[in-house]
Amino acid sequence: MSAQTTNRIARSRHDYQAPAFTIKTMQLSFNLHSTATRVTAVMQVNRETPGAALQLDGQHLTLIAITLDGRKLSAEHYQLSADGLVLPEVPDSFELCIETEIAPQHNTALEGLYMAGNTYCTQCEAEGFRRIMFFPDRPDVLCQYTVTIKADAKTYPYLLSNGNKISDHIDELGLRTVQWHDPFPKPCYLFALVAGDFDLVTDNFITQSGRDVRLELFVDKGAAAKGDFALQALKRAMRWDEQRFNLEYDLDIYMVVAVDFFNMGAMENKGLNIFNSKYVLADAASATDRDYFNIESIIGHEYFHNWTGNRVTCRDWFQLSLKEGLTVFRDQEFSADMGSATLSRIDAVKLIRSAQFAEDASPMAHPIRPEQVLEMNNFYTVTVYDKGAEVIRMLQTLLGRQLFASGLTLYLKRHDGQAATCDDFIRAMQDASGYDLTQFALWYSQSGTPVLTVKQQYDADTKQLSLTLRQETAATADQATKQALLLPIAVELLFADNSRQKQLFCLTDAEQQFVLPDVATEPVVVWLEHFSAPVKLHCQATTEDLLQIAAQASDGVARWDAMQQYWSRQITAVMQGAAVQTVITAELVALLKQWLELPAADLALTAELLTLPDFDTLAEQHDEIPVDAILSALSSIKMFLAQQLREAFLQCLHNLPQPAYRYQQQDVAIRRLRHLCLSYMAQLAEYDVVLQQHYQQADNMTDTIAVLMATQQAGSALFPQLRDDFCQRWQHDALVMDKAFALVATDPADTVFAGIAAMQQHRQFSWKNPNRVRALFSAFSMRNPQQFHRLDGAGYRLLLEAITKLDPINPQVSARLVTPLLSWRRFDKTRQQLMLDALQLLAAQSNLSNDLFEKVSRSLP
Ligand code: B3K
Ligand code: ZN
Repeated sequence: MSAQTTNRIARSRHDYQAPAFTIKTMQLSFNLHSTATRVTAVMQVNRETPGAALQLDGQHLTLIAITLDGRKLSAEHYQLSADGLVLPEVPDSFELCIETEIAPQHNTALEGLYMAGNTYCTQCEAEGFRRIMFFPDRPDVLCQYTVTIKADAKTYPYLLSNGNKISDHIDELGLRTVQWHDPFPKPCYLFALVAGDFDLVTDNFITQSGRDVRLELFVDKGAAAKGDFALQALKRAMRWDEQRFNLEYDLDIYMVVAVDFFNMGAMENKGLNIFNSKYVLADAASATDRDYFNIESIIGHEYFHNWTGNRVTCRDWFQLSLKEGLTVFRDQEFSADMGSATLSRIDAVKLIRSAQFAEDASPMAHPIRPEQVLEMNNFYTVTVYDKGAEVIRMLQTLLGRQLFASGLTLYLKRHDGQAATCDDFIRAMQDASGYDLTQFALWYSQSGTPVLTVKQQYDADTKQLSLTLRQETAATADQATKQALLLPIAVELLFADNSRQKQLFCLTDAEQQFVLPDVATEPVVVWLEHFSAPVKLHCQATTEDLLQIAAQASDGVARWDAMQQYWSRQITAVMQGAAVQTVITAELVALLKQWLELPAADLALTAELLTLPDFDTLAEQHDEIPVDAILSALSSIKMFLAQQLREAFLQCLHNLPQPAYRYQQQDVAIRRLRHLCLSYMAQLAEYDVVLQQHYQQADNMTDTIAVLMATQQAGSALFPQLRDDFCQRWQHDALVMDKAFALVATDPADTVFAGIAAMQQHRQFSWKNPNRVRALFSAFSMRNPQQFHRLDGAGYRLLLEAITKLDPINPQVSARLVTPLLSWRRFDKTRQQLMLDALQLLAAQSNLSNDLFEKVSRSLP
């Protein structure tokens, strides 16, 4: 059954209707076989809507038999289509038994039941359960599952599903049968099954009420030692959720399985998380500081879903941000508490300013609660997730931590065991706080990035400081008119005598003036501390003001942000023709030297202050993205700084300690600053020896990758040789080879095309593995602007070929790959045409998946 035979009808949020039938219990049995798995479901079905036909979703299923209350149904009793099964006439309450057959081995979309190497595993969110069994595949049908799994005991020593194991036996022929029962009613997207052979790492966790929870982590054979960090991170997450939100785990066992084939990061299936092995396995030799950070944050994220997502789930998929925005917010708060709050926040802000602002300005623009969806998998976006988290963060800023926590408690108590909506969440927050959130709720329905323009005026006679704030949101592809939003604007006033004052303004109108009396002298205003609202800021600060903020603001994020604004301005000046040496003044160089000589207590912040904004962030500051001008300004400023600060970088490098590798915040910060120095030093051939030495002496992946990236970005002659050595050394390790693939793909040199072609032949590369495909092609299209946006169109063509090849294999991943092409309108005429040509070629292909079709058709004129 091919994709094109399924329908292409987009659903609208307003069309929601409560389920016509509910299903209270489900007994699901699997007889595993790679090409002919038999699945049997026994369901207790109850009618909720008089007269309605029973409609069950189902795709890529072979129907074997249906019985209703023990009576076998023949073909005239049901209608079978590419999208499901309809039983027009059924009683009000009955037992339905359906048997289907599926072929996990042939399932390359990695949705439903599939094989990750020799392991059977499932991915049901958003709508993958319909590839396992005919069922109302929607999150508001919750039922209790009992699952039976049968497979050969020797080949599959572990047969896992959600909840508690209730029986386990092996028959005389070596067939193992295991039964699981999950006492918590759940939607089918949280169902999971795993069968395979693993190394098992175990631990336990005593909850705040004294219950003993068994923790089990399943990893590839031989990888047990690499699972330890993830397991410890899980325990930290469990403790943190108790301490911060008083939320305790609810089953006696918590399992995490790492698999090598997975479409995204991980999945929060009740009691049985399934993870992309990239976000579980780590040791110093093969994982970077960034990998460790991601593992801790994703382990936390999936764990936190147990309350925000599983105990209270979503009524329909339009409400996705209800669980995702909230859970990203929770994982961000967890990461902030585990490591550096400033660094975590800076990372989050960078993502909003680059990818999320870009999405708002693209044909895929949507509110955090989308209005229209054809393929749900296309809406697991940076808007729903990360802007969604910003919306939750604004709520916390407005209500204060305590009232926010009470609101969350009320929401979870009120809706425990239910499928809820974003409105339910807002209502609970409102009821717990007494705050009127009517206007705030607009954040859920309005798309686009507000532009906040601020002006300050000081009257020395009256001692009044007037702050004028104006907001405007431009029309987006999905929505023509916009309203004023409620924006929490956190401000710090810096006075000449070093005193300071903090203030939170709530902007509710298109324009508002706030007048502060009794202000002795004119302060420098730090706007949008902690990035208190996800907006683009236009302010009149002078470059002197910005440097003062960068040196003195009490919030590290604000200091970094001031430098980002400062760098952006200088880059723009160079783009407009100013000479670099006039833009990067002697005063600035002196200040940067001072920072390098006496780095702040937070070394990582010093590194961030000296990091230029990346291409994507700069791109979002322009309506038409001047690709070449941005790239050339960036590289000339980088070179100039390297020359001006050549001794300062070397000295800083020498002064910094080089402790044995541990993933620990202080050491991460030291490495971050050392690597910043190396990234500038790589610009100068005179430092090749230093870089080479660093590469050779590195005893951990963080240091190794830092040298590789520094030399690659600088176009250093050292790079090809180091890269080849790296590929040689790690050819046996697929996860590390992903780093090598990405290093090849993000090389700004013209040789990148030959490099990518060669890597497709590498024995670790496979079109069926999303990690490999992303490492080569997402890295190329999203992190190699020089080559992707080549004026001869070779970059776009390379991506087009990859998408064409991938779409029949894995639509979810192919639809992600197409993202950079969708923004064709943002470029100059030549590039527009080339990108459009690529999109039109895609559109003309027969058999395009719904995933790709939705994105391509939204972007075409
Ligand atoms: N809920 C899953 C994402 C499912 C994506 C489906 N295409 C992971 C997460 O956000 O925790
Ligand atoms: Zn999530």
